[in-house]
Amino acid sequence: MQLVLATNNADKIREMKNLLDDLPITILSRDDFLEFPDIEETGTTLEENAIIKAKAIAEFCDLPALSDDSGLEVDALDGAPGVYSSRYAGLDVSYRDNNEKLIRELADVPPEKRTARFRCVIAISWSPNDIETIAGLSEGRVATDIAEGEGFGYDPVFIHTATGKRFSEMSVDEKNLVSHRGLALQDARTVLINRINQQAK
Ligand code: ITT
Repeated sequence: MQLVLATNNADKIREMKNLLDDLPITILSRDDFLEFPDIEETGTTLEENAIIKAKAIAEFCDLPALSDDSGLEVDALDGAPGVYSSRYAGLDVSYRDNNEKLIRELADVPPEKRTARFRCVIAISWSPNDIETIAGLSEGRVATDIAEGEGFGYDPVFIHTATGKRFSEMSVDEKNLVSHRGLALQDARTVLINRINQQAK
């Protein structure tokens, strides 16, 4: 079986491959194709966008595809940036721009009210009428400063509740054990294994 990772985000590809590489599946990503489109995210929910991306890439590559749509929901901002997490500070902005805006917006919010969670929806498109979705969630709070180093997305400002660590302080293995994407991918593994077994019958 071949499966295409339907994302243009290299950080997501690293985390996804880390959890899927040992399966008896050939995992392909954008670098394995001469052209790989950037799919416009026209949905208003993570699930809609995950399905849009998985479907479009499955069709483009003529192979099953797995997408991820994810976002950070901040309670003090009524759930923002949420589905718009990658575009929070505008189009074509850096992770740093988004983090700086978030810290600015929360400047007057005390630590106990800075609760937030990452949500992820993974969609697997086997064919246009056969799409499965899987969700993952990870609770935390927004720090009052941006940790040193680059890090992925909001990782330098997200303090995970159960471990007390920022996501940017974790290795990929560690983060995949507790993150929204890691938890969704762990369930996605079961879906993929079931499909492999079905196809083998
Ligand atoms: P693709 O659509 O190509 O997959 P993207 O980066 O545009 O890549 P999303 O639309 O799902 O992906 O945007 C999610 C944004 O939320 C992402 O750009 C990060 O800013 C943030 N994000 C998602 N997961 C994250 C994580 O594990 N750690 C930190 N930030 C994350």
